[in-house]
Amino acid sequence: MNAPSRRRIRPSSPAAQADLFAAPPRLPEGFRYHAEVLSVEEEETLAGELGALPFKPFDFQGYLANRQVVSFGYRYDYGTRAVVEAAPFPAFLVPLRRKIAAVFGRPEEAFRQVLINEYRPGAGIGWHRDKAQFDEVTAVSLLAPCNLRFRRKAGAASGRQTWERASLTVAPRSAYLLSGPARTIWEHSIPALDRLRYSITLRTLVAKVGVEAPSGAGADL
Ligand SMILES: O=C(O)CCC(=O)C(=O)O
Repeated sequence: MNAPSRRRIRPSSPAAQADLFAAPPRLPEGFRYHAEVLSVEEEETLAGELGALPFKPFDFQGYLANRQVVSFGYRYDYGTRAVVEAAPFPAFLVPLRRKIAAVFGRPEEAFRQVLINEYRPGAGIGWHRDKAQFDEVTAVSLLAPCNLRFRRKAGAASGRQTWERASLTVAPRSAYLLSGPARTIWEHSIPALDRLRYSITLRTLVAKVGVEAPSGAGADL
């Protein structure tokens, strides 16, 4: 019989121990996620409809991003910092709104704004919270997965801001909801994608939002 090997067991580093025993970061309170809310056929049909929409580069006070957007119902105008009316929802979005509202147990008419994001390869979205004029936000994902990241301030250490973070992979054909702290406290972002992804984001408006007449110029949210 061979002598038992005397392999040395190295004490693991504190970092390795942390990795071993750490619970996966908890997702923000108020975040809900549903996989496969669309069939593959529904996804293809929607993507075909989206391909014909008049997307424009997201324009933040003259800075044009890679991400392209189009809004219906209402849009946020960065020039006047107000929500303004936009073209009515196209007919093909109405059944989708009904479905997503049912998935999250919300009345469909509450979702009065839609912003569609087109992320070509290389496009993402930076850290942000949605404008205060909007309340709950849902997003339906098409064609490609993405890494949806969350962060919120967790204090300061050695004079530097520290963050609590969480993230998940959002799959195509899924939908998520941002409500409560996930909507109002946590910021979210998506790093640059390597293939085309669309998100159809539906928003409710806060009760007392002032809606201004359309100004013509101005950027979408
Ligand atoms: O594409 C997504 O899922 C996120 C979109 C988003 O954060 C936004 O439209 O403000």
